[in-house]
Amino acid sequence: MKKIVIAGRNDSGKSTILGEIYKGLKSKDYQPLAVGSGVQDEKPYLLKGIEATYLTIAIPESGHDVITDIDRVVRNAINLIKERNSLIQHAKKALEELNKVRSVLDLGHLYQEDIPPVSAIPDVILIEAVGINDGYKSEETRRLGDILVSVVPAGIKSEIIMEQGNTLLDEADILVITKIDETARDVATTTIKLLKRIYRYKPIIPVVATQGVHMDLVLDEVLKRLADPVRLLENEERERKKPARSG
Ligand SMILES: Nc1nc2c(ncn2[C@@H]2O[C@H](COP(=O)(O)OP(=O)(O)OP(=O)(O)O)[C@@H](O)[C@H]2O)c(=O)[nH]1
Ligand SMILES: [Mg+2]
Repeated sequence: MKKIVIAGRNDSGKSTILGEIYKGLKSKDYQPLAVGSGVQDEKPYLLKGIEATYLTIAIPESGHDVITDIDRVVRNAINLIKERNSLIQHAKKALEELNKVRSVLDLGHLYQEDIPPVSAIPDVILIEAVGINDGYKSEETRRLGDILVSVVPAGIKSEIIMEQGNTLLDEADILVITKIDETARDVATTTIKLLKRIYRYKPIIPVVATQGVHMDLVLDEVLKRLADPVRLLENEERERKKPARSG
């Protein structure tokens, strides 16, 4: 299962981006599991529409910006979903039995619809790294993810970008520049130009994360990296089978 890590300095917009990517992936029939790095993540995630079933909080040890045993956390979360699904299935069967004898026992009406549906098992993991203050140097965060999305606020100081050892910028798969709406235009432009000069071949996407502006571009880049060849082929097949529309 692929892991997407959202990294970046404090307050850069990671949670917001994570929520947007979650929504976007869902709309493409993925079911992400969101892993937050602190209890403060829980409420904003729920507000952004991440379902409680697919939300888990794993707090890294102090001094670390990601949890080291993420696989265990993911396994636990998936086991919980499976257990719940199994309970639901049992409840459905039990209700069937109950309904058979309902008239005999003079029971009131109970409906299958009252039992929640079983939940899909997640097929992609979204992890928010803790933003430690100077932001972009965490090797362990890099190692954790299959896809690294690094979030940079447009107002960041150029010196920080130019520092040595910014692993999370150097090795990012996608650079997302946030808060372009509240940053002076020349400052934002300088940040973007500088990043483009250093990282010529990376997708560098300015967004207004809070309004979802350009998040479709971010999603496209994520999808490209997520898609396995089989899935791509299937999509292509489907496109080809579509009847040509006229008009
Ligand atoms: N105007 C504006 N505000 C934004 C943008 N992205 C995020 N914010 C706001 O910036 C604040 C921090 O956003 P979060 O998504 O919580 O940032 P974070 O990186 O997860 O923060 P920590 O986890 O606390 O390090 C929130 O108040 C967001 O609403 C943006 O593109 N434009
Ligand atoms: Mg956050």
